[in-house]
Amino acid sequence: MDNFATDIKKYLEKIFGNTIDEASERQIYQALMVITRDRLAEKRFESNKKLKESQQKRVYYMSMEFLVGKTLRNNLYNLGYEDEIKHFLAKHGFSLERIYNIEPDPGLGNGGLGRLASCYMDALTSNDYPIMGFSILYEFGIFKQVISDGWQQEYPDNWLDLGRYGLLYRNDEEIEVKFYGNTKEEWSSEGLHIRYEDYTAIKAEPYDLFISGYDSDTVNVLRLWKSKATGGFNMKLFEKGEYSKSLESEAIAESISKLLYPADDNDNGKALRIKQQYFFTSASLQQIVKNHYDTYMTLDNFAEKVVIHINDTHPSMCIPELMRILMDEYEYSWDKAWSITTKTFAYTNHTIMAEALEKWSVDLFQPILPRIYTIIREINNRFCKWCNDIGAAGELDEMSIIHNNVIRMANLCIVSSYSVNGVSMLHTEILKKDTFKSFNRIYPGKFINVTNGIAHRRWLGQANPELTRYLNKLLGVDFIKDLSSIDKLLEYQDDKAVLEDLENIKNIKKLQLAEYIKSSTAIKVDTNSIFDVQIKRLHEYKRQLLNALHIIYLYRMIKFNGLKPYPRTFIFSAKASSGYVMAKNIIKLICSISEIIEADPIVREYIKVVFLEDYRVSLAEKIIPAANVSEQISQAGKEASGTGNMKLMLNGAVTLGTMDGANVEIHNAVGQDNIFIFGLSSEEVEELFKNDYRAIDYYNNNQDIKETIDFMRTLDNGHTNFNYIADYLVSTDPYMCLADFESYKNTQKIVEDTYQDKGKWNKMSLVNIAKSGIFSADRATKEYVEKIWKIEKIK
Ligand code: 26V
Repeated sequence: MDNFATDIKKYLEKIFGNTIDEASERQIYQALMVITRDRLAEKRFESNKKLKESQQKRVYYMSMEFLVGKTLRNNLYNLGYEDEIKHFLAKHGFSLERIYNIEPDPGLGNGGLGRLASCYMDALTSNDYPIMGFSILYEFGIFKQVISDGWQQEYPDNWLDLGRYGLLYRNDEEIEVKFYGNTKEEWSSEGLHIRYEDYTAIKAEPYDLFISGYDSDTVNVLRLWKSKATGGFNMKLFEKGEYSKSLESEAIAESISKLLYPADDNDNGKALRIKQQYFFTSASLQQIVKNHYDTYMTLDNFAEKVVIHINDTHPSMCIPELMRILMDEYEYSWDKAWSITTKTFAYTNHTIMAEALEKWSVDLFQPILPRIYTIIREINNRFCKWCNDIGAAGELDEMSIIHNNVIRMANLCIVSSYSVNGVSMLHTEILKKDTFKSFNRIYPGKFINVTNGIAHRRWLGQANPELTRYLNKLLGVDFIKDLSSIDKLLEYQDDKAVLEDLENIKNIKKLQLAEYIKSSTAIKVDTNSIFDVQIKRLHEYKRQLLNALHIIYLYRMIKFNGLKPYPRTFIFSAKASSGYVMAKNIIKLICSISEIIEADPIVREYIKVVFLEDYRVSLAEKIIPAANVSEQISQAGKEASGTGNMKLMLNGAVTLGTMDGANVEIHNAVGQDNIFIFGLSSEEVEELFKNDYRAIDYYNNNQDIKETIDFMRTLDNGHTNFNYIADYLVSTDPYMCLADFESYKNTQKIVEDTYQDKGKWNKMSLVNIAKSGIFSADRATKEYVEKIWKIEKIK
């Protein structure tokens, strides 16, 4: 640590010509980022040496998204330097907290899927498992959301400006990726040879982000590829004075890694998305195969030493890419290549929403990736033939990889992987019984469940140091090392003093959040009110609209019927896909309700609505520790798992939710008395859907629903109204907000009544914290290790 202080001083002198007392916060920030990165690089060298010597099996985790969150606090915390650096900086008049704030959130993901990938990298590293992540170095991460007059506006997120100091550029490991052109088959005495001609080559430059572990010797790497033109700009054109033309090819090449697709629902068949996927999977696969070959001088043992994990279908081109490399570059036969490939890949499915299951039209796909296309076609032909042989031809409409000139990537993954998993018990059951029923029949045992988990060291240890310190002292167990030991807290469920202490800590966190709310929205919230939180992407199936409907109902009851509920603050935060009109209208609705309440001197004494803009990892870290109620109200059967539900529970919020995703397992863990469950079950949803759900009947037969929707139509200020949403609710209401309204409303009343019994509420909150052990990413990744990957710790 002494060295660390010296290093900071040296860096400041060398780079800025400053002493520490002359330095700016920005300079200190840069010094800390670079020195931390270099420390991790040194540590990485040691752990890598052991890994090379042991020649053990490794996992490569492929994901188009990693929502890493701020890195500096995480790294200093993990390395155990945080306190000392804080003191050292304080001595020179700097606040470490303010320095942390300078770091941008690397927003290289949309939501749950990307954050999960990062939680797993953290957990595996803390537990000394050899894992390497691969993704894209998006120049612009998820957009910055600004709410202007209630409407979402998107601004570019130039995170590399200040974020780049954590990255290490590895130009010694550049790789070329080829697009377009055409392939020629050449037969010779040695067999078939594929010649690829007239292609366009793009350079992939690797940038490494080091992943630190808590109290561990291991440092793993997340490799991010940046696209570049192979030859830079065209000199000849440049000399002729055609400057813009000369830069054109460079611009096209660089557009591949320019930005993260800010959508998590559909990709509208975008060619750029195909290019992004192939760009990073090809670069990664070439790298992995080369490393393996350099070590073993053969690829025969590839599947024994390598597992490639596919995080949703986005990296599924890894599969034909490995086939291509084995056959076209290392001269393996189809059968041998296929045998290796099908022992190498494991696939996680994260959604059953039809629009998010990726499909590519052959007409779009084939010209961009001609060779990859022929390989997929051949996999499909052989698969269809095999189905014929085993008597499953009748199910090919559901199972074939290419169907009606469309490539179904999930089917490619299922056929080619040795393991397919869902992310919660319910989700996996739905995959097996419904979405992929026929596959489950022909591949018995291939589908398994691994319920998601979260990095509790970030979501409790760092986000809620007050609670962490308290529990540490109280329990005397190291639950930061092993979250399952937090169940010792159950012993205190009837201890009044402990329950009060927990309440006091919650209040501290509510006070901190209230200050943030005040500074970012100018709304003053009452910290004695119930903090009721719904934070997640804005999606119709997640039903922020059901929450909003209930608030409108309360508003009317307070204003016109003299209702005096216990005060509540409804907190929302959510980004909407930029082209998702309904989602943006729902944000506008929530913001309008917020405004109307603020303007009403009576209603605002009871309820407040706050929409916090720009939801991101660092904002979640502020909101979650302050929540009393965790809204997990998706239509049953639609939320694959949810992970925010776990983070909120871990911080003592009580779930108000449907029997969906991991809520089911939270319910099992805490028991009926410590959760508020409402609404239709997934079977009931299916049943109602089959029987032609008629939203209008709920409108006609339920006075509260009718009045709420009619009132919504009166929120018309001349230039905005919500008829669009009202019409949608009474006509289609595909996620059945109206069918669940009555049950939701009644359960909300129970929430309110229960909260007023402080002893009871605090006990519920305690039980939630105590039972959160199973939702640790340590548990989840251990299941991946044991059930799927079969890897050992680095020794
Ligand atoms: C889908 C698509 C579709 C094409 C356009 C780009 C794009 C980007 C991301 C996605 C992913 C959608 C799937 C997803 O995010 N699933 C979420 O995964 C979480 C982690 O397993 C889980 O907790 C959530 O319930 C699930 O919605």
